Amino acid sequence: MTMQRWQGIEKVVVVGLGITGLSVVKHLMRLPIALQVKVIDTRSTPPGHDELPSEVELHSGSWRTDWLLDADLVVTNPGIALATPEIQQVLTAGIPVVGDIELFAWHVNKPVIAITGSNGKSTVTDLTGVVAKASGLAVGVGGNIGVPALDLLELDADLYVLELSSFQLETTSSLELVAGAFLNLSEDHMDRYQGMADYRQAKLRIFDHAQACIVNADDRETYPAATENLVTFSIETSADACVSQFDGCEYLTWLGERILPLEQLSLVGRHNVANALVVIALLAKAGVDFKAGLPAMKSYQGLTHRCQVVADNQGIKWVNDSKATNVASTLAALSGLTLAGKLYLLVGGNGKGADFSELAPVLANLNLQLCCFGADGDKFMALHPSAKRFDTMQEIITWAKPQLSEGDMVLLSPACASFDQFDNFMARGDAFAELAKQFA
Ligand code: UMA
Ligand code: ADP
Repeated sequence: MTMQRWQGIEKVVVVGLGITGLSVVKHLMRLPIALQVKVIDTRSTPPGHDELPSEVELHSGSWRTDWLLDADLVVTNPGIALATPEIQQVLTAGIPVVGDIELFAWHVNKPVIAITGSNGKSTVTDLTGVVAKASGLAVGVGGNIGVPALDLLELDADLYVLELSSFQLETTSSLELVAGAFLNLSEDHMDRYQGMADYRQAKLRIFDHAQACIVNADDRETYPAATENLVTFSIETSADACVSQFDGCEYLTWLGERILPLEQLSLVGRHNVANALVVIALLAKAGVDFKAGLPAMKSYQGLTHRCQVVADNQGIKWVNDSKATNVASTLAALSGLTLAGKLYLLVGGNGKGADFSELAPVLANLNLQLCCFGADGDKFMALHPSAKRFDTMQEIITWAKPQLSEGDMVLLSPACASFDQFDNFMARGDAFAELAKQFA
């Protein structure tokens, strides 16, 4: 444990509660030093407030600049942008601002793998954990995937696997990795960043202290400026981890060696081939002998809410891809889709300032009924002649039900965040699955 980091720090203010803020508070209370810990959350009833230890003072509903400017260290929730004026005031006053992942970096003493990118982070993170566990390691899996990284320090793990969002990377500067991966870059979170360059720079921070930098040869935006320690993956060309033909059969390969025939993967979609290649590269560079874990890779079916078939009856498939919260993930769901019938595609929600026009040429080639809902539903209306506007998913299904017939697919792949109508993408996906079940 690197306690030197705490020299001169007595007063810590945690900004933003939620599961991250709570994990930070618990971590601070576990440290063998006396700290005065206070929490600010601008929400009037922040999630987790009832779990806060009684000795920790909470101010909710607005900012407390006096607390902030009196702190020796400010720890922010990833949902708080560094550009927030109150945080800028703290930085101007010379007070350090870090996130939970930076605190994790100060205290972790086992190898760490981390994954970032616009899409596929959770799938790669989860599958890396699954294969590493099946290879015989005790593994702590967390980060943006939903388990706060600091909670993992309580485990007696041999290896940590972290999903890191650009928000988390913004406040992280000393995380040492045995291997880090930047999967891909496409437009997302444009309500938080000034542009793509800004968003990309935040993601590139993953490589600042990485022994192996795993980059996508099919997406040059994932490459850092420095060319040392680069490891490439590709589904289109030759790379360290890539797809190669042997005796007419496609294989996942690592440094030219056959690892698995592609057809043995249960995961569907070409994007998931890329995800599996990254898992192999990460584990190989982390020194994990992953051969014993390959059966687990073969049988891995993916996480819920990602292109998941939630009902299949009367020849009608209902697919929950609620985790598609940006244009690229919706494009991935549509790529290679062939249907006997019509596709009822549900899009909309909180668009995070995105430009959806890239969807139009792909939609043009589909036998499609485009159903637009939620706060930014209007932004999809010009993308296809079939577009019809609804307020909610419930309204869509009520309208569509009498028309559905064998061969059709109802796909929720909304290209938007869910916060306009739901607590999170899981709640949105569950609501969709419930509607599908009612239909059955
Ligand atoms: N908020 C306020 N005032 C505050 C604090 C927060 O308004 O004082 C708002 C923020 O605008 C933010 C929201 O509350 O949008 C998020 O806070 P939260 O309490 O939900 O946060 P946590 O529960 O700690 O969840 C966070 C991550 N949330 C965000 O980055 C927004 C979770 O990622 C992550 O799983 C969790 O930490 C554990 O690491 C979620 C997410 O949407 C799933 N991530 C984005 C994404 O994947 O696209 C980056
Ligand atoms: P993230 O954690 O980055 O949001 P997920 O694994 O949860 O990634 O997947 C989010 C969405 O992106 C889902 O709709 C999924 O089908 C799609 N997806 C997964 N992997 C990729 C990839 N490599 N490229 C593009 N889209 C992907």
